[in-house]
Amino acid sequence: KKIHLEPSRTLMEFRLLPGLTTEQTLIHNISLRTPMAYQEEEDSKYYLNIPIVAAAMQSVSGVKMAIELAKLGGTAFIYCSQPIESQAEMIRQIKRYKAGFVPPETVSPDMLIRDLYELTRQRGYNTFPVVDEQKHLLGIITKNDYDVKPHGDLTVKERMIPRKELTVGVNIDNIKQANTLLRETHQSVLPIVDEQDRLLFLVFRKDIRNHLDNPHEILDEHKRYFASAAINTHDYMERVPALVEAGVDFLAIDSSDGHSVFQQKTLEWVREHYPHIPVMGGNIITEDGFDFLVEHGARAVKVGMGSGSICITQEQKGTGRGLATAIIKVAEARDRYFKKSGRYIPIVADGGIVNSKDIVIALALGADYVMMGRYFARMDESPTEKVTIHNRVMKPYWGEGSARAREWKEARYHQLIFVEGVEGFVQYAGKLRDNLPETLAKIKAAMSSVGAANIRELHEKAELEVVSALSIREGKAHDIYLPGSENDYTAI
Ligand code: MZP
Repeated sequence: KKIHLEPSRTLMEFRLLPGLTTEQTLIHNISLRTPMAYQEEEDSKYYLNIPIVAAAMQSVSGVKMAIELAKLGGTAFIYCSQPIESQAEMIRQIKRYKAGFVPPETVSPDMLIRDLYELTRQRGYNTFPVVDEQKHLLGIITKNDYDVKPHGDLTVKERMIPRKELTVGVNIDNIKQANTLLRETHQSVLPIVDEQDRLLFLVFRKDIRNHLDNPHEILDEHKRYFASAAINTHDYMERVPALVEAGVDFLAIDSSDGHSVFQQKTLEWVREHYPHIPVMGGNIITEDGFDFLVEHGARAVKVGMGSGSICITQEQKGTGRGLATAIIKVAEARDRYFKKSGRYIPIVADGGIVNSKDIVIALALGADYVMMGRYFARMDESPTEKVTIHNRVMKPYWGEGSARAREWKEARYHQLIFVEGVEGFVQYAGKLRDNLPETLAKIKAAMSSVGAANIRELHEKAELEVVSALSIREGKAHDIYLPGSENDYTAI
């Protein structure tokens, strides 16, 4: 028996002390690039552009989330609490989707303007190609070309852009050249044509930017989005081959307690049969747990137990650890292993990360990236429908250990007779694209204060302090009347 009398800490209990900010650490110079998994040979495919991934949960990570997050530099883990074939189909859909390009066959010239508008709106495009039967480009419609009247009528504001104004054809492989041309010609859309000057694709300015920003899009040689999936320790011998066949790039074993011989067997089996596919092990919260998983082939390790917003594991089983302490301990094990072996195994903080401040603290304590469920469940791209409760727009969110998730008979907790998760609602937040930039800006602002130009420097330079409950109170607005809030403003 071993007893730790020092209490474990949560992320909320820490604050960062500022260091020296320099030109190199101004916000626009800060990089959030971070390794996703250990690779024998450096492979830029296994880097994230942002240190954030979406949890493998039914109410979080479907195809839409995976594609949108890949575009923004992260990845979403397609949940495994579903039949093997449907999970593989999700991976196929992600991989089928060609990064950044809209094939012209998606529209025909016979389509009504109203249908085109609807299609454009649904897909979030600002611009759409109109082609004839031979797929010759007839024109481009943009959202701004139409006015929607309150009674639903559409009126055309401008004529479609005639083809002659869009004669610049570029080689599809040369995205940089396309970007330069877009900039020089002040166009927001560029036709990609074949030798006969027939339209192959249209490239949109925003896609070009994504291509340049996002290694998933420019470095994947087949121009497919990066796809990640969760697996379990029960049916991996059937599930992994189906996912690999579908084109999966990265796997994560999904379990609330990863320190087990079942993970060992799963890791060893995948390493033997698919050595090119990295596997993340977890979740663990101890140094022994980290060493164990890495010894058996984990190329990334997920940290956290009992801290998720929907999680009641700590209450039900009494197991768990404050996420901050778990990160600190596991990061020590990771650094020791790196010194000894030269292999850097990224660690992922998971469960209970609510906002940008939590992300920064998790990274500063040693995490290489974070996984979030609740944060993403609130977005348009999560697989659930919006509901209105007490005049507030919400989205359902439930744990993978909840009764709802376990209706799927092979759920990871199927052998248990009690639940470890709850089912509820989170406030709807809109499009991921409209939320993520603010979160990233805050992370960069914090790194700038610390004087860290990247996450590795943040690990090295961060100085953190445990704060008292009263100083947390002091850190919020206080002693001021804020209309609409219940803040106490009567203190003298
Ligand atoms: P959060 O971001 O919503 O706070 O936490 C998400 C994480 O909680 C997931 O990545 C997973 O590790 C964990 N989780 C998912 N389901 C349960 C459960 O039902 C759970 N207990 O703890």
